[in-house]
Amino acid sequence: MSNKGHNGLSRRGFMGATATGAALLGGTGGRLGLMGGTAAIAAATASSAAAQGGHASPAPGELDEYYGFWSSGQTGEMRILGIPSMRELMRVPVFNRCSATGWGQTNESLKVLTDGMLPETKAYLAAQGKKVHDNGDLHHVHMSFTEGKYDGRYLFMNDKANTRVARVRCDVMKCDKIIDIPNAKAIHGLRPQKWPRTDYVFCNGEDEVPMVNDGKILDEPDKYVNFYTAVNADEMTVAWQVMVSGNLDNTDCDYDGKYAFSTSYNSEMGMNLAEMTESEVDHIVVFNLKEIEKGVAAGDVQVLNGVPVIDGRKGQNKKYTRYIPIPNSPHGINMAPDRIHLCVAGKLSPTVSVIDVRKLDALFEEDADPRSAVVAEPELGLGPLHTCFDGKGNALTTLFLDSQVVMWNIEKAVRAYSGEDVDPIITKEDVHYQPGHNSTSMGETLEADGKYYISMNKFSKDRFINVGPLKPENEQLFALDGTTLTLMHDGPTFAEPHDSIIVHRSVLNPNSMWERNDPMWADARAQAEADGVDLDDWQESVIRDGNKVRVYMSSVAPSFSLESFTVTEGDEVTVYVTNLDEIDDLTHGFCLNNHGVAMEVGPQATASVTFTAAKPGVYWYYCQWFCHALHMEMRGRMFVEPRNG
Ligand code: RUQ
Ligand code: CUA
Repeated sequence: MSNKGHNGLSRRGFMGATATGAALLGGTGGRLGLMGGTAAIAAATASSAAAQGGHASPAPGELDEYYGFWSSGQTGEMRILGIPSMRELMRVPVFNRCSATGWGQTNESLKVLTDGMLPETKAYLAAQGKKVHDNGDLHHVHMSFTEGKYDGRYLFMNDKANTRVARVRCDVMKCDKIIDIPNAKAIHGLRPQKWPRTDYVFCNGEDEVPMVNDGKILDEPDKYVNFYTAVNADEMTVAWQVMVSGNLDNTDCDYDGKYAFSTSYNSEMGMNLAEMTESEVDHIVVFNLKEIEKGVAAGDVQVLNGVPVIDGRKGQNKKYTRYIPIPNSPHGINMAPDRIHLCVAGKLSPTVSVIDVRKLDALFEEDADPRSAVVAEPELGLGPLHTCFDGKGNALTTLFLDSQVVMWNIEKAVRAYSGEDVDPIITKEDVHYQPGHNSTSMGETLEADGKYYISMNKFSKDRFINVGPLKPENEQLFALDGTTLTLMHDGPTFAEPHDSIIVHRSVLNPNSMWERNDPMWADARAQAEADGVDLDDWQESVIRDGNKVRVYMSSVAPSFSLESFTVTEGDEVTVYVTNLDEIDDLTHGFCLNNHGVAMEVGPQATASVTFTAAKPGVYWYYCQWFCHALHMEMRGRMFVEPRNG
């Protein structure tokens, strides 16, 4: 294996430069320190950085120009990075259990995690003495749109593991809704509607099951179906579903509000690898949104688990769906910001199929040739997985098997397909290694600006010092200029850098402090009111209600308003903490020794946690978020009296 990185940079130079800390000095544009160990390389890099008007590594205190929203795959959280520095800024727990914030334990998070659960999930978890799933597989995070542009309201994301969809509020960067999707299994692809606004979030069910999956039909694959789901993005409820043929993989939609599309592998409906890859051709499914809405309104549905389901299977009513044949096992599907071209990555085929969405109306006419909307199919390299766009007519496609990104021109690909002798490929760049998703700055919006490109690599191989059998994954940031890619950052990430979007920072500006009456803790407010406790005109109180005890306290650095409280062994205790500090960045915590209890309480927030008082004795609680020079002293005691003492 060669130890050469990009542009002839050796890995040794790369690492050496990083170790010098030159990047921190910023005088030569920061980026130089990350990029080059030698003066020659540094000069070349600095000049191209200047040409691009960017630098990779803003100095400490310098702010990034973009937010990166990262899905974390099997970790189940969402992450926020600064771009171009690639500094990880925040982890937002969603489908995972978070020790730092108490997500999955506080009453407020449990409400979010359980409110949208199907009764069958609740029953299944209860039987195991659990309230929530502790894992998730968060593949895709996308922001809400208004007229094809990010509107900074919400981020939506999927959980493939437990068939869920979640929403994060961008004003506070916390998850406020999680719903189970009925009927479907394994929500994989997810994309918000782009036009006129995000009324729907489109979600792919990946795994096929019997239509009514109650154990009466088991190993009869010919009776399996798959479900495409439209979630009402405002209500976070399921609006409708479409039953389809084949496994749904990824999804996207147009900039006109007319069509959504999904790639589908395993059109064979095979149950093992040989069967699943048998035929040379799979398909994408095109969903006719207006016809589906009409069908739902007219009652042309069957209702399954409370959801109106349209039959859009192959060979069924053709006004709802069309199946476009695509070479074997297509994967990524990405709508270009030119509003015209939809790019479908071939995965097992070295091609990307380009569909002109203006031709989709005709596709829904009787006897239309199902391939009539395909306007290009350039051969790009091995293992094309995902495509993103620079807003200048070019597409960038990851080549998983070639470990490369290929930049190509869409218009030239169209001309080549119609017989002209033009080569659409602009450049190919090595990445390290096996890239899956990629993204460009603002690239999935009408404001695609073509400044940055992220390659999310599934393997890091020999890139970093050895940390054992489980290796980190690797992601790389490149500067784009329409014809070249220049590596600006290369660094490891924990499982897994699955997908990302890059959002200009002007799109959002989250609050630094909570509103005192945020709906997140509406239940706590209602309970306090019932207990005669005013969370705004503060009194600390201990309310006894049979074997339930409710403890209300506030926090102002560096103390809790209650130095101690007393409960009885076995009591069900709920502690409510309101953080009265009105200072930016002044988060407190409440952590109770030997009770497995800890939570974050942000400035002006109320948070609560319920637990059972352990055996009699003295237990200290303390603030576990460093908040003050006297943070260590921010503590108090819970006295647990013997029950029959
Ligand atoms: S899709 S394998 Cu993001 Cu490439 Cu989930
Ligand atoms: Cu309050 Cu640490």
